[in-house]
Amino acid sequence: MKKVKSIKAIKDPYSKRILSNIINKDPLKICAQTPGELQRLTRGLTEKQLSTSPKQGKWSITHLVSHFCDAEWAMGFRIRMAIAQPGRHFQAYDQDKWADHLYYNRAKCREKLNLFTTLRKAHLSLLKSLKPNEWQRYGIHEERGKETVERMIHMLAGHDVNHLRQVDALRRSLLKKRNH
Ligand code: NI
Repeated sequence: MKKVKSIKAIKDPYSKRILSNIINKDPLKICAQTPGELQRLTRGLTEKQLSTSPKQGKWSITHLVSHFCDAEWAMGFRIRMAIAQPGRHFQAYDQDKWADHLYYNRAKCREKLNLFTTLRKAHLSLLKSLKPNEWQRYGIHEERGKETVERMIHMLAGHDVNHLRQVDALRRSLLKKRNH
């Protein structure tokens, strides 16, 4: 699959921001490394620490890991649709409503991480089996327009980088607190 070399031609602001995280990077490699990165970033923290929000209304590490998990369900569905039934329309979803109504506040971080790891592995093995032309199959995202399987993986990798950064920042602040 191709790397993202530039984001100049990208019109959608969200796509632009997400893809800026993976310029000249290998998206599949990032996708493969993310479960291990989350494993490392949650090591040594208790479930209580993991579910501590930095501020009222802000996401905790458990919220973020739950979001990784649900984003993987959503993207996994879109990728399958694009491969098997190209040209279909994809709905966007509201991540804050999912967080509230799917009870991220009651989630167990490590259970979510195990599920995410399994889903991600399944998606990567599906992608390995694709023929080169199948990467160009696509669906129509209701906000972002036409998206090929290749672009969906770019977005997935960029989304990983974005939220890993947040998990990393939360980990640092939790460890700082513990040392005082
Ligand atoms: Ni997100």
